[in-house]
Amino acid sequence: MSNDANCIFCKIVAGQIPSRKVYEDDELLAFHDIAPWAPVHVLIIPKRHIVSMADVTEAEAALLGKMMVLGSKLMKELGVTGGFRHVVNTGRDGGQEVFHLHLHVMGGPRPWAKG
Ligand code: DGP
Repeated sequence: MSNDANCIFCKIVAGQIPSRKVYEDDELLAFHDIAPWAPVHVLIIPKRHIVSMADVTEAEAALLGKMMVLGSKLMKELGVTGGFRHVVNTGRDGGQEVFHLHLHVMGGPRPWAKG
């Protein structure tokens, strides 16, 4: 399923790097961000190595929708009641640092921001 031996998120999928998992199924994995920007900050990733939002096609539309819906569900499960943000950084100029597609879902009492 994971297919890039040099990718840190593929290593997390493979269990080679530990993570604080909050959800897993055949297609997706969700875990707490190691450097949170918000009181609750999870990353949702496809288990399959997709580099970024610049690489998706119609074939990934259902998967992307599933990621978005899961983000909302996880915020509720993690006790976030006041609202949250879904963020995807794409490419160098989009602020992407890990080149395995991931959805940031962030919530909790404000103020907070990427910093
Ligand atoms: P981005 O800038 O969108 O590529 O964000 C990458 C995020 O990934 C950043 O918020 C920190 C997080 N991150 C990087 N390495 C690890 C790791 O090994 N474990 C976890 N849990 N998160 C990581």
